[in-house]
Amino acid sequence: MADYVTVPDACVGILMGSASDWPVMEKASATLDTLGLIHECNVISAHRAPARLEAYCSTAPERGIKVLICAAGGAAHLAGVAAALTHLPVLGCPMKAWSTEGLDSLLSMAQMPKGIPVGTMAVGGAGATNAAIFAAEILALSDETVRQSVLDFRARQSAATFDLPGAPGHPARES
Ligand code: RP5
Repeated sequence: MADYVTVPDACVGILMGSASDWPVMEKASATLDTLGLIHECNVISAHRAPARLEAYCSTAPERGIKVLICAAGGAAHLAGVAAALTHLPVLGCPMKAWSTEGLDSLLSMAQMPKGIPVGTMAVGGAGATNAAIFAAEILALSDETVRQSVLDFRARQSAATFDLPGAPGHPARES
């Protein structure tokens, strides 16, 4: 048995360098759920489990995975190594780790050498959510159902309105 979790019909794979990344990356998973995209989530560190990462990435395309989302912090090599191991598009989510507020992770993912790109998102939760949306937008190019999900998501986002209790013209604050 492989030492990672696979999900039947998954088209997106989320990888994390550590289980400590999950509280942030849950946002990516939840957004993929909202968009109706079946996905699988695993902790596979590029540093601590390189052979497992190689096994996961080399079998991902034949299992139907079309986009990888990779989250890591610090010397964040996971996205870059995954991108080196597969032709699938890789989206990188820099995590705030133990220093520099995530700048170390951001640069580790964004400053890839030419030839092996990583589509790098913002640090933290915004990047995790956007990685899921971006994955859907890639898949939408060749899947009408996903395209409609993305359009519906954007329409709901645009239609959202916000009460500012106490602000001029808004509802009064509840006493
Ligand atoms: C990275 O180091 C992980 O992706 C995580 O963001 C950070 C801290 O990992 P742990 O020490 O919590 O396992 O490899």
